[in-house]
Amino acid sequence: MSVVRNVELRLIGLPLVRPFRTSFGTSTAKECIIVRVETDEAEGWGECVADVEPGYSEEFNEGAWLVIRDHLAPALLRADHVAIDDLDRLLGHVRGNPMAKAALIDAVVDARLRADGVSMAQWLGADRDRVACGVSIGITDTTEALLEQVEGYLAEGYRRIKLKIEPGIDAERVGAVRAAHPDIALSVDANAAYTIEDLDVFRALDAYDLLMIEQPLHHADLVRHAQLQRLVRTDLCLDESIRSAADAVAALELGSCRIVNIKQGRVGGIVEARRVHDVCRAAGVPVWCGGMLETGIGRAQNLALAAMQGFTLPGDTSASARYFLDDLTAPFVMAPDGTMAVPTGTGIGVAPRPDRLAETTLRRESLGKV
Ligand code: OSB
Ligand code: MG
Repeated sequence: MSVVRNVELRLIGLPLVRPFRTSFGTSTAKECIIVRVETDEAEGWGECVADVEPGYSEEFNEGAWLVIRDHLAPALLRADHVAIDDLDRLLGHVRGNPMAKAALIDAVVDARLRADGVSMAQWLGADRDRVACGVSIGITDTTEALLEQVEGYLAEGYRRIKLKIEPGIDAERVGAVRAAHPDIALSVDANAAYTIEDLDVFRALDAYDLLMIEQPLHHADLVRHAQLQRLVRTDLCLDESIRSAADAVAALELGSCRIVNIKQGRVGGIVEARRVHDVCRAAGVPVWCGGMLETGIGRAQNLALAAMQGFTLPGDTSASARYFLDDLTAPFVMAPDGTMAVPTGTGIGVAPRPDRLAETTLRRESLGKV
C-alpha cells in the first residue's frame, strides 16, 4: 500500500519513421499522454494508447486528458492509501474510458512493483525471457511499395507480417504478398471496416492460408462476428471488440473468434489484461499482444505481458526503430532471430530519458495530493 502524492500528465509528440495508414485514418506522428505517478515509495510510468482522433475507439487525447485530470487522478490523490487491488474500486465511478484508466493504473502498478523490487513480468508470473515479434504494415499506395516493406521487415527477422486492409485494398494485395512469400506467417487487420455483406472478400481471403483475420466487423457486433466465423475457414481474431475480460467471455461463448488480440491499453490496463489472458487460456484460445505504436513506456509493458504463457503467437511488439528514429526510452532492439528481450528491471524496467522527454513534451500538468 502506498500514498499517491503526485500525478503528472504530459502530452508528448514523436515523429513516426513512416506514415501509418489504417482503414480509419493515417498517422504521421505519435502523440500520446504519458503519466508519471509519484508515491511515497517510488515513481511509476504509464502510457495512454489513445490518439489525436477518436478513430480506433471513442477515446482520444484531449478527452483522455480531461478524464484523467478531472475524474481519475483526483480519486487516487484523495485516497489515504492505494493498493493494486483497490484500483478497480477507486476508479469504478468512471464508466468506460479504458485507455485513460490504463495509463493511470499502469503507472500505479509500475510504482508499486518498483517499490517491491519486482519486474512486471515476474509479477505477471511470466516465465519467458524473450518474445517473438511480428510487425504490422500500414496500407500503402501501391502493391510494389507494400512488397518492398514486407521484404525489408522479413530481412530484419520479423516472424509474422500483418497487413492492414480496407474495402477495395484487400484480397488482391494480400494475394500478391502471399504469392511472393508462400511460407511466411501472414495475417490481415481490417480495423472494423467491413460488414457481413462483404462475405465475398472474406471467402477470397480464405484462399491465402492466413494466420487470422483481425477485427473484420464493427466492434460492438459480436453476433455478426460469430456468424462470419461459421462461414469462413480462417480464424477470426478480435481486437477492438474486446475491452474487458467480460467481453472476452462473451466473444468466446458466442464463437465470435478463435484468437484474441490483447492490448493492455485497450482493456483498461495491465490488471484487466491479465484477466483477459486468464479467460482465454482457460478456454484454450491463443492470444497475442497487440500494439498501438507505443513509445518505449508502453512497449515495456507489452513485452512483460507478451511473456505470459498464453501468448503463443508473435505480437505487434516491434522494435523501436520500426516506429521512431529516437524513442522516449532507450531503444528496444529486436535480435535477427525475430525475438526481443523482456525487460528485467523492477517495474516496467525502463523510464523516459529526461532529455528526450523534455524535448518531446507539448504540454504538462502536475496534480498534487488533495
Ligand atoms: O489495430 O492493431 C491495430 C496501430 C494503431 C491502432 C490500431 C492498431 C495498430 C497496429 C500497429 O496494428 C501495432 C503496433 O505495431 O503497435
Ligand atoms: Mg488491430
